[in-house]
Amino acid sequence: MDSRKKNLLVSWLGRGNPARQSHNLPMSEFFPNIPTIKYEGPLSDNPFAFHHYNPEEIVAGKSMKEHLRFGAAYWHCMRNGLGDPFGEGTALMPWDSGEETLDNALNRVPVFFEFLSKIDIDYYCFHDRDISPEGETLAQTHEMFHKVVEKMETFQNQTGKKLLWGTACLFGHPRYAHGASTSPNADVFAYSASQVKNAIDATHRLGGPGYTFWGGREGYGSLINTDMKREVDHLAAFLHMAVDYAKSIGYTGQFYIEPKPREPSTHQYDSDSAACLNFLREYGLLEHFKLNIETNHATLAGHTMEHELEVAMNADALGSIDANRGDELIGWDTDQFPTNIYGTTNVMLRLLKMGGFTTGGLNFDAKRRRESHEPEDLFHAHIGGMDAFARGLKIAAKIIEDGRFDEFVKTRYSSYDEGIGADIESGSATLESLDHYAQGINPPQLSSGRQERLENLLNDYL
Ligand code: XLS
Ligand code: NI
Ligand code: NI
Repeated sequence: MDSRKKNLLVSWLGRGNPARQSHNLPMSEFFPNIPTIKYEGPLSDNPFAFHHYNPEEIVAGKSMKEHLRFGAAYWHCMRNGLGDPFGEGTALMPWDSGEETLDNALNRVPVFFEFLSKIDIDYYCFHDRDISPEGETLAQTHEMFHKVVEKMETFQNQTGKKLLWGTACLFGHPRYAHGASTSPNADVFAYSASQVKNAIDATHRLGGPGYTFWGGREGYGSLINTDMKREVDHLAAFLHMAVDYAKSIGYTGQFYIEPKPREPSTHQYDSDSAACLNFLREYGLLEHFKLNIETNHATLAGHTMEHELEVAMNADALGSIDANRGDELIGWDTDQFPTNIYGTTNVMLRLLKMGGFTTGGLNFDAKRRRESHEPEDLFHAHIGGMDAFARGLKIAAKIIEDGRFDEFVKTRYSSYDEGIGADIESGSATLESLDHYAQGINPPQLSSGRQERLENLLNDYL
C-alpha cells in the first residue's frame, strides 16, 4: 500500500508509527526480561510486583479478581505508537514491522497474549482494525480479519484469556470523515454495517459477553451543513439492525454505548450518560443497551465519573467501565492510567453498591505517556492501574461495611420516611393538600449538609 495511505491508517491510532526495530525476535518470549507479575504486598519494593492487587484475596465476599474483572485494550497495548499531534510515535515494538499486512497482524497476536499472561489480566478488548488491516477490497478486509480472529481464538484457548468486548473502528478510515451510520452518504452507512456485522460475528465466535459502540465521528463539526434529526434517526436504525442481527445469529452478549461529548467531532450525539439514555429511550433501544462509562469522557463532558456512573446506575444501565483518567490541564482525552485512589474508591463504592459487574469489567482504555516508550512501561502502567483499583476496592468495602456515610445520607432524607414526606413519595399528596399543610406548620428548619465533615471522614479511610 502506498505510504500516504499507510500513514493515514496509522494516524487514526492517534498515534503514529511504532518505531522500527530489528526483527531478530526471540521465538517464544517478547518480554524476556519481565517476570510474571505476582502479589508481593505493600512492603515490597519490586516494581514488577503488585503491592495491593492480590487476585485471590477475598474482599466483601468475592475475590479481588472477580470484583475487578480487568481488561487490557489491544489498541493501546499493541497499536499505539504513542504519537501525538506534534510528533510521531516513540514506542519500541521490536515485534512489529510497522507494515499494514496480514503477516504483521498475525505476528502481534502472541505478543499480546504473552503480555496478558505476564500481567495477569484475564480479559481484553479490541476494534476490528486494531487486529487486522484494511485490504484492497472490503471482502479482503473481512477475510484477513477472520484469519486473525481465528488465531486469537487459538491463543484464548491456550492461555485461558477471554474477550470482554469487541467493537468496530468506524472512525479511522477517511471514508468515515463525515461519520459512519450518521454519514450523509448511504454507501458509508452500508460499509459501517458490513464492518459491524463482521465484528459481531467475531465477538460471538470469541465468546465475548459484550459489544461496544463508541460514536467516534457520530456527531458533527458544524450544524451549518448537518441534518441532525436525520443523522440521529440513522444512528438509531443502525443500532436496531445490530440488535436484530445479534438475535438472528444467537449472540446474546450485552450491547454497550460509550458516551463521549466530543473529540474527534465537535459534538457527539452520545455526549454523556443522560444524553445516551434519552436517545436509547426515545428510539426503543433501552432494553438492549447498557453504558460503558469512561472516566476521561466523563470529565470531558464536564461531569465527574461518579456522576456518570450514578446516572447510568439509576437507570439500571451501567454495563462496563473504561478505566483511565484525564489531565486537569490538558483539554483532550489523554487516556492516562488511573492512579488516583480517590477516583478508584469512588468508582468501587458505586460498583459494590450495584452488586458488581455482570457482563462488564474494568477495561484499561489507557496509554503510556509518549516519553514512556519502552515495553516494560506497559507493565508499570497496568500494575499501577490494578494496584490503584485494588486499593479503591478495599477502601470502598470498608466504607460500606462501616456504614457511616450511608447512615448520614439516609438520615438526611428521613423527612420523606413518614408523614407528609411519605405522602409526597407515595403520590397521595397534591398541591392543595401541601398548601394546607404548609400553612399549618412553622417555617422549615434545615439540618447541615456536613459536606466538610464527610470529606474529612472519607480521608480517614484513605
Ligand atoms: C475513544 C474511545 C474508544 C472506545 C472504543 O475515545 O474511548 O477507545 O473505547 O472505540
Ligand atoms: Ni473508551
Ligand atoms: Ni476515550
